[in-house]
Amino acid sequence: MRVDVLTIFPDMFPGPLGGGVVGRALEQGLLTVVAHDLRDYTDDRHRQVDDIPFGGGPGMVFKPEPLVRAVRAFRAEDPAARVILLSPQGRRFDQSVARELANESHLVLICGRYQGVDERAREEIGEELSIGDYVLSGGELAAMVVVETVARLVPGTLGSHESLSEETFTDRGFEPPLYTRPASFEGREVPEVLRSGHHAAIERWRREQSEERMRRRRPDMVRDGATAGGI
Ligand code: 9D3
Repeated sequence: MRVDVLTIFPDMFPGPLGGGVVGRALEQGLLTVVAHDLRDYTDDRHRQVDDIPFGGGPGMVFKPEPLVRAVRAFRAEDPAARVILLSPQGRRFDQSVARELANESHLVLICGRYQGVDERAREEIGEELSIGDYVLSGGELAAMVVVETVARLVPGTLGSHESLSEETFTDRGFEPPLYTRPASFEGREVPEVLRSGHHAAIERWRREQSEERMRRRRPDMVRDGATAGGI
């Protein structure tokens, strides 16, 4: 999979994507992430990407020309590219959206900044994703969240193996309590069942524990089932 990221802060990439599962996918060539400087798509001496909002109001807005020029260049190069604006008003990104995007061969992620993006550029882009209801300063961290989540699902990565081989309660999201050595830590013991060697009993205990946690902490996931959380 190829991911192009359009940003006024290309130096933020690969950033944390350079380590872990995604870093390995990058090294192995399973995934390519290229960050592009939006200012390279300007045509004025000051490489200006923003301007004041018509009608007044605080802050600045991304001008349409550099964004539209960049999007048309990416689409001309690859008509199959899925072009997405990271935006607080977008469709909520979740694991099922990640699975959908993992089927694509080419993503173009556009990072907003300032107060937002000129409406005509938004329309040209066509698709918007938000990673949740909280305020970030821009789309870059959101783009990294999307890349990290999608990359884990690309065939050949460690994350994709995990999700294929372990189709138990963990694919609904909640881990049961996990323990490693020592068996006794500061007087707190590992539950006896986990040390019993009784695999059916262990499996039953883990399922009960994970379902109980989900009921207590994420009743929305229990009610809506795999369609809501679905991780
Ligand atoms: C505080 C300003 N907001 C009220 C008018 C608008 C606003 C504009 C731009 C709020 C945040 C941003 C920058 N955020 C993103 O570009 C962003 C984002 C986010 O803030 N939260 C969750 N997902 C995303 S994806 C992109």
